[in-house]
Amino acid sequence: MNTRQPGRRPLLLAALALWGGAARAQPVDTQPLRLTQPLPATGAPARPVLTLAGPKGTRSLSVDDLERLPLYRVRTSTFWPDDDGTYEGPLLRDVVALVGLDQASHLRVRAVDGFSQRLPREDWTRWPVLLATRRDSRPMGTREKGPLRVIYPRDMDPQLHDATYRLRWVWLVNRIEAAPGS
Ligand SMILES: Nc1nc2c(c(=O)[nH]1)N[C@H]1C(S)=C(S)[C@@H](COP(=O)(O)O)O[C@H]1N2
Ligand SMILES: [Mo]
Repeated sequence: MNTRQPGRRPLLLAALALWGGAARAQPVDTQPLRLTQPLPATGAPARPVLTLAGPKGTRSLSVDDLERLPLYRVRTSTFWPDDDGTYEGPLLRDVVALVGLDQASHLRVRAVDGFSQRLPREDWTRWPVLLATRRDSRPMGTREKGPLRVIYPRDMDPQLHDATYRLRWVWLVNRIEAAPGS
């Protein structure tokens, strides 16, 4: 009789649980992927959530308006463990191009809570930064830092791990305009 045999099963189960946990850990995409299927309809009222002010004028846009642009999805790490995950939305560069802001040297990205940051042109031209409208394909409420949130493809470039970029992950975004250059 092998008296050690009964002890093996819990060990095996523990090993399997550990392995399963590792397998469930959030994978990341190096960069956003273009969505080829439409996202499920939001069913949200078409209220304006974003004001864009640029050389081609001022526009008020709803989430549905923004989602008429090409949409991307990225699974990314963030600076906040609870926020690591999957986000969808248009590219910031496509959003700002709607009013000619793609030529601006800097953007001022403003949020409902009064917070704002200046984003240099390099950021949205060099990296496919999202203006996310969804997390896990679902619209984001204000408690989830929505309805609009800047998402950098953080796992694409070690530079994006620098604390400089932490401030630029503006959430609760409601207005984007040109900012003076340095
Ligand atoms: N809307 C909004 N976005 C924001 C902020 C904020 O206060 N409001 N804080 C910014 C700053 S200064 C940093 S450092 C991080 C906040 O990270 P923390 O919540 O871990 O401090 O998000 C950025 N995005
Ligand atoms: Mo901060």
